[in-house]
Amino acid sequence: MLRLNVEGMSCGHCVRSVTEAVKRVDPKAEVRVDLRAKQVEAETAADPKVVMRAIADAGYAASAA
Ligand SMILES: [Cu+2]
Repeated sequence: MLRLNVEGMSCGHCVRSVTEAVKRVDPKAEVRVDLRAKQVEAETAADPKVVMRAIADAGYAASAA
């Protein structure tokens, strides 16, 4: 499982944007977002760097947790 710290998420729209960003690189990904902890967990076979870049392209700074 991939766990990332993601800065800048504040509401349901952000959750949806980040989830869609991960699913863009892996449509089968299972994504969980914890707004309070500013963490995203993803069950995905995608390269973590690719996932982080997709989240960054959506406007959120992601780093390895
Ligand atoms: Cu938001």
